[in-house]
Amino acid sequence: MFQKILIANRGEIALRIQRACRELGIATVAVHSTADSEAMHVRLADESVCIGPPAAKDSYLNIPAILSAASITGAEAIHPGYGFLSENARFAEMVEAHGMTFIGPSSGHIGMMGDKIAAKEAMASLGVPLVPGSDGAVADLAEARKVASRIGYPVLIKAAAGGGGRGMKVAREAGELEEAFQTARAEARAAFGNDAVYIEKFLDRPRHIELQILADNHGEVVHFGERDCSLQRRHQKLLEEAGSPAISATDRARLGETATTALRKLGYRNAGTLEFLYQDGQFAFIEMNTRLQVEHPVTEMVCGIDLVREQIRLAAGAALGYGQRDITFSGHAIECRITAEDPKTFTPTPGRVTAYHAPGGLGVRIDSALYAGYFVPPYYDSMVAKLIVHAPTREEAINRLRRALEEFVVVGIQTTIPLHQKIVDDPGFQSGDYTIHWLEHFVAGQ
Ligand code: MV4
Repeated sequence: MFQKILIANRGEIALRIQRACRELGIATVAVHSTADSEAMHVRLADESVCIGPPAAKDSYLNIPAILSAASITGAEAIHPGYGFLSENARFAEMVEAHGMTFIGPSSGHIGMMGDKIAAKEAMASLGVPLVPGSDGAVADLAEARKVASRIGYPVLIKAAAGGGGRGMKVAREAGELEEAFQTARAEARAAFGNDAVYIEKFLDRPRHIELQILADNHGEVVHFGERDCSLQRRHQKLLEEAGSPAISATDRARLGETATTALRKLGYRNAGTLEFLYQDGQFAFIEMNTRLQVEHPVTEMVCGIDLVREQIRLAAGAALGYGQRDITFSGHAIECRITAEDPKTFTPTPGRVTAYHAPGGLGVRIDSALYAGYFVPPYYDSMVAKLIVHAPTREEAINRLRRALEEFVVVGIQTTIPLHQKIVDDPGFQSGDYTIHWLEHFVAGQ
């Protein structure tokens, strides 16, 4: 096992990783920008290294500074968390080239899944169902027209280097195709320096379902069920659930079997999440994320497993030590992402937190780096806390969530707690019968 790990991240996820390290008896190195000298992830680490000025490109994305910090402190492994360098194949490769372990998949698999066309080709060849669409990249408008008439309108043009909703254009009918195709290409070139695009049938009312998997370095792969991440606004998730209100135990087992078989054949390692669209009882793979995700706690609560501990153990070469039949699902979990934003306009609200009281009690978990007196800096993502509840049934989880949101006190800055309170009280949410469009409509109606 490692003796010392550098955590190349900040905020709640840096703390989350530190907690796993502490329980494993591993020393931690925090890195931080000059804006984060007072941050909780720095205060609680065994050691810390300042790696640059506030702008992320000069600090949390500064590969030479992070590698130097790891060398100087004698860290044997680097955990990238989510965001920042977590899905940077070149960074993973450089960590390994410096004789350290990257806690995550191989750089080859990170690169493969970063290319959405390559990811789909790999999954299709391994028997994972896809949305009907082009066979790989679409070279020109003539080919785009052929694909679109074969699969039928509406279609979606996506950037190979995109993902997470960046660089997508809809063409509802043949007359819209040229404009959508050319715009998608130009935007992809400008945003990613790669103008490769592909086409999919546009699903009009899907749910966003993702499957958590873990793989050891010895060919064993297991899944931890699905999360329903349909409740998002502008591709930012606000609330996630495990399991999905729409997925039966049979569907879960079937999807898990398909996915784990595919990843075993692929030789995948460490943690990963497969994203699917689910509509009319059908799953269609769209992307794979090669990192620990923000919403991993809902899976931890229903499976009773520490996914970060597992990531570290597996990266050190340990065997999973359990099989699929050992993984059981208990109750229901819901996570609210609480951001420092105006709950009506979503304008970021950095500033000083003057008072802070986190909820507690049975089945309540807070993952946050906030404290009374902390100044939320304006330079980074606005998420300041994750409130996770767990209860025997979805109905009880909702009641527990309502209770915990009432207890939560953050004074000095505005947060999205009031918005979450409204969502929890809405019959549409309570019914569990929602699609990826539900939240945008809900917010518009507020
Ligand atoms: C789609 C789609 C409909 N049809 N693909 C957006 C994020 C990216 N991961 C994939 N996305 C979508 N792909 C087809 N063929 C609708 C979306 C989509 C979406 C997906 C998941 C969660 C929220 C979403 C919001 C808008 C659009």
